[in-house]
Amino acid sequence: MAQINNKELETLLGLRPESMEEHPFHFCPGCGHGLVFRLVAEVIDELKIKERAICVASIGCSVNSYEYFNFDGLESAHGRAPAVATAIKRCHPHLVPFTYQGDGDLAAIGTAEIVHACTRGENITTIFVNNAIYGMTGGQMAPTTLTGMYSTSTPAGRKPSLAGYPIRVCEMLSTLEGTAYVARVAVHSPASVRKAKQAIKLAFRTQLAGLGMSLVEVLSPCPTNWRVEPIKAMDWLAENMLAHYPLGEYKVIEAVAALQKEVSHA
Ligand SMILES: Cc1ncc(C[n+]2csc(CCOP(=O)(O)OP(=O)(O)O)c2C)c(N)n1
Ligand code: SF4
Repeated sequence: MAQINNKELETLLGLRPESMEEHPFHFCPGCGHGLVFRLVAEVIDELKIKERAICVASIGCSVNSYEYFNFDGLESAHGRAPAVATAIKRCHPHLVPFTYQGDGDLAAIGTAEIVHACTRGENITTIFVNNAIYGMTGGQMAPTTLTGMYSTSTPAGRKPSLAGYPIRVCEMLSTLEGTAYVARVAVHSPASVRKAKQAIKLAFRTQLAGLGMSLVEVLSPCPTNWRVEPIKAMDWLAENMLAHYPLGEYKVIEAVAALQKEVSHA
């Protein structure tokens, strides 16, 4: 019978991944960031890239990712994470930089950076957490805030005549030639969390295979600013976000599809 060591046992039992520090999350109860951090850490462990991974953190509730990830990381200015990750990858191609960005960070102040990183086909990975609001600063409208949705800066609900329509990042970026893998997932149910992990893993494998830009958008609850109880926030996400932000893979180039097949046959 095959022997396993303690670390492998911890992994099997679903305990803390090696890529996570033993540090309590500061997030509000029911926040999706904790789930996404955990999935990223599990993927880094499984791909055995802990010594090469670098998290380029953005500004937002996920800003202190360095407290939780047990591998290298750095802060970028608001919205500029794709430019920082580009520099790391170009100077040190053996490293595995990824950006972890909220929707305010990526789709508002950082729109130019992500669009140009995608159009250049940078060989980096972006984890884009869309909670349809500016979480950290108190719930103002983000570009992703749904039509009619309450926010502190749209107290009567977002009106397109005044504030435009919610931006669909995956649909937009998948049209750019430099993107290799673009997918939208969610973390509102056990099944969706499992799928989210598969997508995150494929995004990192895309980078490891040198295939170009990979981006996974994760629909994620912000119960505090949605003003919904934590458990109800999961239903709120399903009832309100999925219609405007359909889940699925928006771009899978052939070489990535080949990687995907290897996984499903494994
Ligand atoms: C140049 C600059 N402008 C504005 C801010 C204020 N600010 C900090 S975080 C943030 C929005 C964060 O929202 P999001 O990216 O959606 O992340 P979340 O907190 O929801 O995870 C803003 C506007 C800032 N820190 N720097
Ligand atoms: S404000 Fe929202 S995004 Fe920020 S920690 Fe709380 S629930 Fe999470």
